[in-house]
Amino acid sequence: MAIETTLVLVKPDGVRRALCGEIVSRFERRGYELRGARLLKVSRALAQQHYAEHKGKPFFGDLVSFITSGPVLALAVRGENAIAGVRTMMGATNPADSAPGTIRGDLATELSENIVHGSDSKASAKRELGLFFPDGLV
Ligand code: RTP
Ligand code: MG
Repeated sequence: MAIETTLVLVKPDGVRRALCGEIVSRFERRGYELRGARLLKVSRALAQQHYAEHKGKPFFGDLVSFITSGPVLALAVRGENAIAGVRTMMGATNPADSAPGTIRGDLATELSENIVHGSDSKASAKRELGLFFPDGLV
């Protein structure tokens, strides 16, 4: 077990649907601590860096267009095993497969608009926190 900090994004669909409070509340109620929060419009350059692992895939263009389509809420979320714990709370990538009780399973229906992002490994968390919180405060 380890105390970890992970990057969560409430994606543009979540912000548009006024779900930021609901999503922050779920993480806080679980016992995780908010270490950073920023509402920002993601530039194309930042989107391409953030999703670099998907470059070349057929959905990459749509993914960049979507994540830059409106403000996102970037959160640094800290707690015991937070990287895997946040991913479990988010549910499967495709909301069609997400279990009830998870964020996507309760609040989303479409793969392309699945409300939240969470870092998928320690290396991803370090890299993504650096992109969204470049002053290093988290
Ligand atoms: P995220 O990075 O956004 O937290 O989502 P994830 O780890 O659960 O899923 P990932 O494989 O990293 O995919 C990133 C986002 O790309 C969209 N996607 N579309 N059309 C497709 O086959 C496809 N596959 C993935 C999803 O919106 C996913 O969240
Ligand atoms: Mg991912």
